Amino acid sequence: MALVLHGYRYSVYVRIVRMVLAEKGLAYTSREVNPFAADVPADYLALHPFARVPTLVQDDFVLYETTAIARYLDEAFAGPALQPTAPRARARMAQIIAIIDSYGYWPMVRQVFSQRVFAPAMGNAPDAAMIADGIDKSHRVLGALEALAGDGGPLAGGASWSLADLHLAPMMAYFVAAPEGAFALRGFPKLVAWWRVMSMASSLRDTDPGLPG
Ligand SMILES: N[C@@H](CCC(=O)N[C@@H](CS)C(=O)NCC(=O)O)C(=O)O
Repeated sequence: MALVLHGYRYSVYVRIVRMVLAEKGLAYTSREVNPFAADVPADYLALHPFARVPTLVQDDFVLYETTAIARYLDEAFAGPALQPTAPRARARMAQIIAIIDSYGYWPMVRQVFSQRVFAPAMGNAPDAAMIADGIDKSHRVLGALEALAGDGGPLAGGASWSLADLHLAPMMAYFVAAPEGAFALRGFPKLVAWWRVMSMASSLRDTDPGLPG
C-alpha cells in the first residue's frame, strides 16, 4: 500500500504529483533521480523506459506519466475530489492539461525559467534568444488559457481546484520567477486573478523546491 514517488526535486511534473498527494493528504516516500544526468540508473530505466520523471510505485504497481498518476491518486484514494464530474467541466480539465503539456511546458519552463532563473543558479549564462522565443511562444499559451478560464476561480470551472489547476501551478510558479514571465502574465487578467489565489495554496508553497546552490 506504500506510495513511493521517484522524481527530481526541481521537476515541475514531480511537483504536480506532490501537490496532488498533498491535496489528497497522502503519505509517501521520495526517491531522488535526476533524469538529466548522463547515467540514469538502470533500475530507474526499468521503471520508466523514457527516463523521465516522475514515476509512482505502489507495491507491484508501477505508473509513469504525470496525468495518469494524478488521476490514479484522485480516483483510488479518499480525500477531496480533484476532477469535476460534469462531462463538459471534465473535458475542459483534460483540454487544459493537454494544452499545458503540448504547448506550455517547453516555452514557459524549459526556455524562460530554465534560462533566466535556473541556468544562473547553476553558474551558467542565460541564453537571451531562447528566453525571447519562450516568451513569444508563451503568449499564445497564456492567451488560450485566458480564453478558457473562469473569472479567477478554478480553471475548469466548478467550486474547487481540479487537476488542471494543479498541473499549471508549478509551471506558472517557475514562469513568473523570471521577470519576463511575470511581466507577460500581467496581460492576462483572468490568469492573474487565478494566480493570486492559486499561488497561496499550501500544497504549492509546501512543495517549493527552491533553487540549487
Ligand atoms: N510526459 C511526461 C513528461 C515528464 C517530463 O518531461 N519530466 C521532465 C522533468 S520536468 C524530465 O524528466 N525531463 C528529462 C529529459 O527531458 O530528459 C509526464 O507527464 O510525466
